[in-house]
Amino acid sequence: MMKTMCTLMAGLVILGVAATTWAEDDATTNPAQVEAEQPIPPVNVVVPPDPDALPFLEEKHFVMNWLLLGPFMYDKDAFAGDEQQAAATHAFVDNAGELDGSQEAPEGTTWQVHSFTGDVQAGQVNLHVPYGGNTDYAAAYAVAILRADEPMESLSMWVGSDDYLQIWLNGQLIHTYDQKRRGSDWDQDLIEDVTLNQGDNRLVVKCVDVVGGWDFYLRLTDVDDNPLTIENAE
Ligand SMILES: [Ca+2]
Repeated sequence: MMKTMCTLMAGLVILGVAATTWAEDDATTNPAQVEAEQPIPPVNVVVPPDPDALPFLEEKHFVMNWLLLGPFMYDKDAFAGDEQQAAATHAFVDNAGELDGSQEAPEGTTWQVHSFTGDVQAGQVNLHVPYGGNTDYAAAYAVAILRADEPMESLSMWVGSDDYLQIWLNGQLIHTYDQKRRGSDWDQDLIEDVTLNQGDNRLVVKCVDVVGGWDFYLRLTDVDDNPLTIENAE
């Protein structure tokens, strides 16, 4: 059995305070302040499963604290595919897997930290909340740090999205969904054999919307399918 998670480190508390401060800023009306302060990805602490816990999915089982870069609005005719599928793998920024908040936000986009609360159901990262409800043909990148107390191997990552997804873990592309538009739900795609290093692991999600809903879900399970708990920094 894996060891119990240690007490949060002092550094985590500092990062958490910073994240809260930026989350309260209105980045769209105060760009000077955003440029002056370097965004720091929020820390999401990954805790091994409790084998005695009932396997109900709750908000704590999903990554909900994200540093967002967006929105990248695109023309509906800019990408190939009957449902703009080529947008799914388009690089709206260079080296997406390396995003950490230090890169300059392209024109029309901002960095902002957002702590989500599921709207439709637990775990929903609803990008209409930070970007408004009328954002068809749009993409955004979401960055989070997953902090593990010890190496964690043979994990599964379960994701769902509306519409397309690409996911990088520690700089490596580990998943692409670019098939058809879809409504989101828990566990639509399975990414197997995921390893978290001891310490901080950078997770980057690109979520591309065609029209309508724009959101995703992301959670982790251990080799026995027990859900890991994510202690979002406050
Ligand atoms: Ca959509």
